[in-house]
Amino acid sequence: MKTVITFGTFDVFHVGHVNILQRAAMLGDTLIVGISTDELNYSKKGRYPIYKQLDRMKIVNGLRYVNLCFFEESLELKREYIERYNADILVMGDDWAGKFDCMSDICEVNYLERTPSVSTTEIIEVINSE
Ligand code: C2G
Repeated sequence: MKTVITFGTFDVFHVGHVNILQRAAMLGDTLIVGISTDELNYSKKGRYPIYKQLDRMKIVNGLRYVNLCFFEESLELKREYIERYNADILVMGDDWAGKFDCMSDICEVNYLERTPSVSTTEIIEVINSE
């Protein structure tokens, strides 16, 4: 039995998010998702997500192939989260390529290709320009 773990904000949920979660789920038997908290997002991107963390978690948790969600409070805690959930495989989008190779002593690290031409930032820009 293999456990896959992945992380993300999943703000203004879109098809790119579905694609990566679906592909992550296919790599193992159980999929666990760390949802970045509103505060973590603010510290990373200098703005709060459009959707609040509890709503983002509800959306991701509602997907058939997601088994469990938790809040990711800090980027520095990746190792603790991987160990806590006994994850065999860490999946990240390839915008993070190379960034988590240091975890390969405790799990397999897999970067999946991002879905082209869709992003939360772009959706927000389009809405703002209407
Ligand atoms: N993604 C994708 N294709 C897109 C957009 C996003 O495959 N067109 C993937 C990202 O690569 C990421 C996941 O969807 O793996 C979630 O994306 P974000 O919400 O933008 O995640 P991010 O804010 O980068 O948070 O610990 C790491 C962070 O929590 C990752």
